Amino acid sequence: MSALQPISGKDHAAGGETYDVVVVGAGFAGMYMLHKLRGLGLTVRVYEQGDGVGGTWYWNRYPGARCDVESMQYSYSFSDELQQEWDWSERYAPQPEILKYANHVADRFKLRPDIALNTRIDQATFDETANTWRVTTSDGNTVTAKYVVLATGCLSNARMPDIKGLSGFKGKVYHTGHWPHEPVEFTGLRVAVIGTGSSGIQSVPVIAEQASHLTVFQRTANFSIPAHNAPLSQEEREAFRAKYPEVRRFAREETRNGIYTEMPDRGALDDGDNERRTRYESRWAYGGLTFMAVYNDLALNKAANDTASDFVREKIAEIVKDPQTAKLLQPNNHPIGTKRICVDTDYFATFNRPNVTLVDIRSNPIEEILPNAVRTAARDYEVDALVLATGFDAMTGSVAKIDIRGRNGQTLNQKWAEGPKTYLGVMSAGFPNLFIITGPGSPSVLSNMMVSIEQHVDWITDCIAHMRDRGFEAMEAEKQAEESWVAHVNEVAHTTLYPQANSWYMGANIPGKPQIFMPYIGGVGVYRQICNNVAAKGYEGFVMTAVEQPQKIAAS
Ligand code: N01
Repeated sequence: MSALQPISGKDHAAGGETYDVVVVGAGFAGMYMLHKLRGLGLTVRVYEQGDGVGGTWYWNRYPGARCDVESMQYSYSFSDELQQEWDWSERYAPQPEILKYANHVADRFKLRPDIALNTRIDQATFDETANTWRVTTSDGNTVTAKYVVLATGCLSNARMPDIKGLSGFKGKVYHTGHWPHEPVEFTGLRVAVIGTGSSGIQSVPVIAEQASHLTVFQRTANFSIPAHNAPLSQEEREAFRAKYPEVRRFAREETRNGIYTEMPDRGALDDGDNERRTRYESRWAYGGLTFMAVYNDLALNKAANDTASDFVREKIAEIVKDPQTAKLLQPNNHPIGTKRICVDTDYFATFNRPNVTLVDIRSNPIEEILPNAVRTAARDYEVDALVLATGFDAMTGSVAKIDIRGRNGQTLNQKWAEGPKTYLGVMSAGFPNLFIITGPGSPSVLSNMMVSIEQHVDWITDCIAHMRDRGFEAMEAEKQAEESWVAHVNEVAHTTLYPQANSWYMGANIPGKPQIFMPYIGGVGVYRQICNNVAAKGYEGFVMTAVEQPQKIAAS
């Protein structure tokens, strides 16, 4: 079979369809990948586990779910018509609106005919003789593809906590990352929320308005910055759209996190106390993730970071009336920003409500769930419903659920047993023609995901076109290039304060998961340049194989 021509049809040997590319997942990454590959004239099949497109925004329907990147920026940039015509209603769009946008994109670019919904990929096995992948789906079919692209998302494998008695709870149990599609009504109920990461922090204020009583079980206090969400006016949208070319360019090329914002020109200790406080106040009043961009050394210098951490702790103490509760809500075991910072609407103020209780399960761990209560070392809390905001097996969890077998039958899980190993986050040696979008070793979760998704999809598309045009059948990361990249990712991470936190970036939230800093912290602008340079040097560090003669492109 040749990759030179689009291929489609029955593969009689395998007993199923044959495609140029199988894409796993129909979130924002999978949809754009499909669009771009179609542009090359290739045959593509996208498999999606859910019964709709939208990925993370399809699953995360919990009360209060919204994006923590402003919507004018958390949106595709590949089509100017699309970004000019879509009206975001608020500064931070709520989940239903983002899902509507995903569906709009699916319709506008006529993506649906190539997406198989309600279909999981269970297995993918590389055939070394044919240089193709045999892919088995949950409905029992096997298809063949030259390439497989994993667009499985970084935070899509919801993690149920291992708490004794959970299965015996008599009320309803919800996970924020796997929320039901039908409306959930908490009115008149005593509700427990376990977990105070972004999902808990967004859902707590909304659930508190409905529940007769809400008990929040907190193991680790988190830093959160007010969103100051508000409707967007037509004038605001138009002003933003007018500057889109520069906003998008700047976000892609000049930033670390893919968010267009004012860039800091100094460190926190370069300013005196008064000036520093004025700057923090101003960013607090503006709200959102860009709080961390007040100074350029908050992620690097502990003393600098302390000034920002102290400022936010003071704000919490100002907002929360009960001093004991305020103290519990003040994060004290990690520098600000080293766990994903949260963006909230009235989170801390919610603890002033008479129907809300905070329980510190760091000092009083949950011992078990009873049929009608949460039992801590100190006492039982009777509840009617449980909300688990306990997070995800991040970055590797969704990939690990697929039985992926590369050269010599090695599974990706075996290869990644001591932590994920990739070259540039897009490929893993020994797994030819298998691409990962926003995989470990790329900026991914440390960035505006839209920026990182578009960069990866564009790069992968160019790479496949390059192979097709030159008659290459297989492409694979070189082991040496991969080892150097893994070392580089690790080295850069350890020049920052990030590894000081027990975060899901480190795999620390999953018992037994290797503790390795997974995303690339060098920033999206730097990373893009590295990827572009690799491509410009003929995909340096990858081995491309033609049918007749192998070509080796050594990493420098
Ligand atoms: O998950 P988390 P999340 N018993 O892992 C606690 C993105 N996101 O779903 O810190 C008791 O951050 C755990 O405690 P600890 C965003 O990137 C984005 O909230 O391990 N508690 C922690 O408090 C975010 O970072 C948006 O001590 C248990 C919480 O549960 C990422 O998704 C919105 C426990 C989990 O926090 C994950 O956020 C939402 C146990 N057994 C999410 N196990 C946007 O706005 C865990 N915890 C775009």
